Amino acid sequence: MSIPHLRIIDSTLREGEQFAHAHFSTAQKLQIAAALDRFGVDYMELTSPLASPQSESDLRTVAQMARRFRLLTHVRCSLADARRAIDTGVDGVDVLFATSTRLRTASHGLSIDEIIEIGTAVVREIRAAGLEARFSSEDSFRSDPDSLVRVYRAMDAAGASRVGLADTVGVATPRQVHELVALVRSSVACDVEFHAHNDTGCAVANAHAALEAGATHVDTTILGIGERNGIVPLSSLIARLLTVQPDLVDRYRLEMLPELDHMLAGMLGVDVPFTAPVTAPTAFHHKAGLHTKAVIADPGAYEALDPARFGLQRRVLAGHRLAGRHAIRARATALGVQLDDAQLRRLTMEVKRRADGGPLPDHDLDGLIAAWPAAVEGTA
Ligand code: HCA
Ligand code: CU
Repeated sequence: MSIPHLRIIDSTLREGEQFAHAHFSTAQKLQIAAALDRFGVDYMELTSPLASPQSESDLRTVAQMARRFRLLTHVRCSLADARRAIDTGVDGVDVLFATSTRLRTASHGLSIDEIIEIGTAVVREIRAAGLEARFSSEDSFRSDPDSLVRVYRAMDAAGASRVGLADTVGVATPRQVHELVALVRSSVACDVEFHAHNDTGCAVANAHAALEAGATHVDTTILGIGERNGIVPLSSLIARLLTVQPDLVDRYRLEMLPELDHMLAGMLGVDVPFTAPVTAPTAFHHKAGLHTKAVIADPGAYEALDPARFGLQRRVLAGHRLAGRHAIRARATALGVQLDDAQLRRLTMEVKRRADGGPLPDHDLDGLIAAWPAAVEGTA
């Protein structure tokens, strides 16, 4: 199933600011925006100007910077909020209304007809100002699909540039996402955006399912930061798409992903998660003998992605008790040490024996390899 369209809306400076450990200074926001601009994201979404005085001033500052991405801000669906947003110099305004029965009750208490009435006025106001208008329904997957389609059709008719589906609590499955996005896709003419939370670990799979069903825009953040455990990480989305449809992501500077993730981790005072596709420190490390043998012969045997595409290098680990002969020989060759088969076998046994007490640091392994031919001679 091929994906017809992809636009990335990076929300590190909106959803990402809602991460428990995030508090970006103006300088950090500008650094993040400049880096994502170089990477080539299509849009950036920033926190509402109504959130705080500094949020408003930072939004205006980013609006003025030289950039290629289109700038969005994210506000509640009210005329007052939309007018404040329009005035900041952004290219588009993302508005949000809760449509699920649960949130309608716990949050604003309005009926679907009232949501349509307010939404229509807000979308028209934003479009009349010449800006992109996106209308999103919070908690879309726990909303009644018929009501949802009614709301989206009305927003489409009011001139919305995009309607957005949000899996606000991360409960949707890929199959549900595919079905609901396909339904919305066939109900409106405007673009369709998808926003996926990762509470059950399905955010990336759900974003992929949404794109396959015809969503045109996907929300990401660097490292996936956001409320609770966050949303779709930019690096993960790229990894997912690169394996199925590389042409979709060719226009982004993929070699910047490690820099982006490490920059943000540094700002937040956290590590890049060891589970992160592409940018985890061990994402391209190979360890067990069976794996290293095949990877040395053909890297693609155990790699879905080529590390070189991200400016990274694979590592074949040899100083541990699972090491195989091929990994040790590769390390010896790199050090300029020639070993015959018998020498190699005995050296491999020795590495395993020593590494039973714990992995050997590179320096110790290299020292052992370099001294091995002479050591074997000495014992002969
Ligand atoms: C929020 C909720 C939101 C909105 C998503 C969207 C969600 O924190 O305001 O506007 O598409 O997950 O529903 O992030
Ligand atoms: Cu969200």
